Amino acid sequence: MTRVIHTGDTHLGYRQYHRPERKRDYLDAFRQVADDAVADDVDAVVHAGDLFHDRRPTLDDIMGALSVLRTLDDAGVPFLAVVGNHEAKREGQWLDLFESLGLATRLGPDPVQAGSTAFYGLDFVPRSKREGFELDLDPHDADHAALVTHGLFEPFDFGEWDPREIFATTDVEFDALLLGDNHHAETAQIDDTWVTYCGSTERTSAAERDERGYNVVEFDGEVDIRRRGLDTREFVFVDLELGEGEGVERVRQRVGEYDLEDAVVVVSIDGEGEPVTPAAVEEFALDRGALVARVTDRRETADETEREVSFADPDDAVRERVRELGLSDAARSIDETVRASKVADSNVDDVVQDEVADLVEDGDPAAFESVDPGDEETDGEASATDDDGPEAAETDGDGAVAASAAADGGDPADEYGDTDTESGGDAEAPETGESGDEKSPGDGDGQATWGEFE
Ligand SMILES: [Mn+2]
Repeated sequence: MTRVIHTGDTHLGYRQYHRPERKRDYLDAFRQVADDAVADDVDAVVHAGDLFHDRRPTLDDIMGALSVLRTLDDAGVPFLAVVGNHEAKREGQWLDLFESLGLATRLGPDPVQAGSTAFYGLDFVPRSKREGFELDLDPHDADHAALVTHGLFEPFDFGEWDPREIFATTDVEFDALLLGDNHHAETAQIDDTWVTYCGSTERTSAAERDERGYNVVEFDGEVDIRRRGLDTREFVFVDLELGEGEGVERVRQRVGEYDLEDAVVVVSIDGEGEPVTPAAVEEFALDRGALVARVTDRRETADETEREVSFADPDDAVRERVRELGLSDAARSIDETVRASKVADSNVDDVVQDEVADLVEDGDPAAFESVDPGDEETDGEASATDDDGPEAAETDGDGAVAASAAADGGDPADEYGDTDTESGGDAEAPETGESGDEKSPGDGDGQATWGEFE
């Protein structure tokens, strides 16, 4: 018999909405998980990646993580984990530091037994490394086996990798696949294997409306997966459909019906009615004690969408435009990282810096020379992020959630949140993906091959 807490997507260090209170919230949620694990005396806490929001957490974030891990260690509860796309560093990982201190175990191809179950781990695998991917696992002699990994898997929304492709490469039969990356908790069955996302422990985006929590997974002949909720920061979602003649007064009235004390208030306005200044509503909420207020007037968004999207495929239009810029190899690699590669927004600065440093080290000035956009490009597909290891994270569950928000017509709280589905988007900085207002050096028409970055 084995009973573990399956958690993940903790995102320690995320200063959502630029508020220090929010940063504390992520640590609080992690602490709650650990306290529950100790109180329940589970066999292990299994973490499916993205303990940190960023691959460069501050000393405070690391100290916070250490103190929670120490709580588990003092109680004799092992912390078994893999590396997610948000926190992945180029070589050594934060998890290795914790392991060296005896506070964590980094799961991998060697089974780690807790109770009667063998746990294996697979760090986030970038899309460029999935073709021909094979698990090379050591056998186990436990009653059960589980694989812990981070990424977007089928059969769930935004799934882009079929777990069966992974299962087929090993003789180990898994009772469960314990997943992180998609922040939406969900469970399904593939053949004889249970596949489950534990969900994030605090909202990293206003698209994450459901209660936050984690999984309690029991292996005892059968696998039993239950959800347990966490006490997280109050989010007040107000979705308004204004009627004709209604305006800011009506919005204030509806928002005023809620207890806003210390809450993140997310207002979305749709329908008819008069124009509403977001600032007026936000001020109203803050006056009533809200920690943060965000208002989105979807009526404006709807108008703009109709007006501005006049080409068949926006991605094609952007590719065409970027090609016309005649960017150097270095600039193209940066563009790929910023706009296309799905490196988590919080890591874009870092990854770009590394890429440029590498190019400078290589000492090839040609990499920085503009090209004639009319020239046929033949070497362009070798983008710098293709062989970069885990930090070239190509996908991200946050982005997936954002995509669902976008499908709903945009998410009100995403001004600093998950609106950028291309780059995984839960960084605090506003989006950086636009290049459309750059000056174009010419009007070449050669179709650049580098454009096929997906
Ligand atoms: Mn995540």
